[in-house]
Amino acid sequence: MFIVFEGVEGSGKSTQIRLVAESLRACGIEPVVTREPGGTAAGEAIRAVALDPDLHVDAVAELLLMLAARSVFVREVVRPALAAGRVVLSDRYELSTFAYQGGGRSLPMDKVKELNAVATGGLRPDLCILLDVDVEHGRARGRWSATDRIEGEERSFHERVARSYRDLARSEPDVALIEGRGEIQDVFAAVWEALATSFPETFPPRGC
Ligand code: T5A
Repeated sequence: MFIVFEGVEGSGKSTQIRLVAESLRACGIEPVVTREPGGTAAGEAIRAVALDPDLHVDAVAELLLMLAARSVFVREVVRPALAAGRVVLSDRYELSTFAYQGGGRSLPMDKVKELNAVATGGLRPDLCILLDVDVEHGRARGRWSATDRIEGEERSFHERVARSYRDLARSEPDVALIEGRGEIQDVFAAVWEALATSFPETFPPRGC
């Protein structure tokens, strides 16, 4: 099973992945916890280039870097894990590309999706948990750093990303839009409920 967590910067993806992973372990399931761009040696090297604030990377180059990392990620991490029957929890996947490169950078969405499908070979998540947090709220959580080129983009860029995510929640299949602004444990309860509604055998409604 392939579960992806998405949202703007500081939306709480890593926090919720950690809580879901802990609850799965309590049920005797050891998930594969991974992230994009990254998750492989090549992917982490590509991430370092893509997010380096000292490098000039234009929008198309940025898209192709994300997709290069994704191609390796799908073939080396996700497909083998799914073939072994594992639960994969990923911090970001293709919705990030649609929201950041399609929405934020205003690249043509149909081309972005076409190229993404080449990178993924058509592998879609079983469920995407989209944590809905507005840009200022995510920013106020204080992890925004000058060491990440994309995080350091102007506010209007991040507003376009946030708008694009909300549009994608309506247009893409298998996306659960979760209010991300509450207390961490309340957000987690909503995340678990969404997972339990779709896959009650793996994510028991009352936990383990
Ligand atoms: N990118 C990526 C693209 O442009 N295209 C692509 O195709 C892909 C795959 C990756 C960058 O690459 C871009 C997008 C990004 O700019 P990243 O590491 O995913 O970077 O970056 P972030 O999303 O910025 O990661 P963060 O770690 O900042 O955000 P998270 O994981 O969403 O948030 P988290 O859980 O670390 O929480 C942030 C802080 O808030 C607190 C946490 O304790 C933490 O301190 N927090 C809460 N506080 C109060 N209430 C809650 N409910 C909270 N939840 C978390």
